[in-house]
Amino acid sequence: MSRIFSGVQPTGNLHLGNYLGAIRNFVRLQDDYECIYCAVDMHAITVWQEPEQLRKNIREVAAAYLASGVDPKKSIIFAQSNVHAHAELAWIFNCVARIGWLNRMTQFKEKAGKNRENASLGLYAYPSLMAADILVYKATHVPVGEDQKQHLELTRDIAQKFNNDFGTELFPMVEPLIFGEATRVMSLRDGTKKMSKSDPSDYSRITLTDGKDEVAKKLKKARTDADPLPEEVKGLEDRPEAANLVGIYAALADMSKEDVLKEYAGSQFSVFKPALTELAMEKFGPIGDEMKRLMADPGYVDEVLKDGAERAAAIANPIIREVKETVGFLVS
Ligand code: AQP
Repeated sequence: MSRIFSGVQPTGNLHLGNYLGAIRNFVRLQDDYECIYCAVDMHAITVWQEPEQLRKNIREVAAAYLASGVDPKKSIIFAQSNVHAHAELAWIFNCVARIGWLNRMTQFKEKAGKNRENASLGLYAYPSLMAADILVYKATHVPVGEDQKQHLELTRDIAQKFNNDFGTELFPMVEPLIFGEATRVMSLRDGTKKMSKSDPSDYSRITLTDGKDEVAKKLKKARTDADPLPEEVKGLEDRPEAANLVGIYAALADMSKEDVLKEYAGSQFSVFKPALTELAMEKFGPIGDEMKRLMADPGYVDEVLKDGAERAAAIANPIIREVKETVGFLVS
């Protein structure tokens, strides 16, 4: 059975993009793959995190997985920092990856912004840790949103260079799994920017724990144009905000954008937005409620994370040992 690895950063504000681009697909894959899902807390600290808030956010990611339907008996759910092999392999990969490769990473450029000199070294090396996360399990498939495609290409480059340098076939070539109608959910305030946890505006995103009133308010305020919805998907070109809302509707309803437009062609946003609010609440309202319930009693979540870390380490430890032997370390 092929092995899946994926993760979400515990940086708070889990949103519809995280759900539609990643978490929902995690659930769909667990019958066909051996799945390992992580709260990537070591990635989170590449930018400043308040310690108490970070602890809460790690549990929130686990709660989101559980509430969305990831079964902790079938799949492994754990926190990255609880399995040491991630950090060990990341260091080895720091010595395999080339600075030139990392210089091309657009996410670093976006996140570091103009203040590049002041960004953490960890933020720069982020993709190398991500490669370690995946390859420490020899995972072959990684369900992610579109924004992570470039990092996965780098993972393949690192695996290839390691295999070439050491004359081995130790690491597989990973494949991204990017599917659904919402692989890149955009900000509600600006249809050209991706919906993101770190956007300073709360109105830019719908979070998984938003209640109906908040969702309705955010969608009401969501930027759109004055035209009614078109008859064909082609008519959404150059209308990024309209395209985004139709894409979200399609993903939530498990329909194609074409079918959404068949139903809503000619409708104004004053009709479409309330319909989208209803649909959103129907689909993830129960998830938000369950997350809140789990967060109120973190004992269960902590147990799941502990059990998951033990099971993850049992897979990763023999692999990191094999890597160390290959590199030439003394392994006792
Ligand atoms: N807008 C999005 N549309 C579709 N998928 C998305 N993902 C993130 N944003 C969108 C997917 O969610 C998974 C987890 O993402 P992450 O927590 O590792 O961080 P990120 O990609 O950096 O997400 P954010 O929300 O934009 O966080 P910040 O603001 O902290 O940078 C990934 O599979 C990602 O593709």
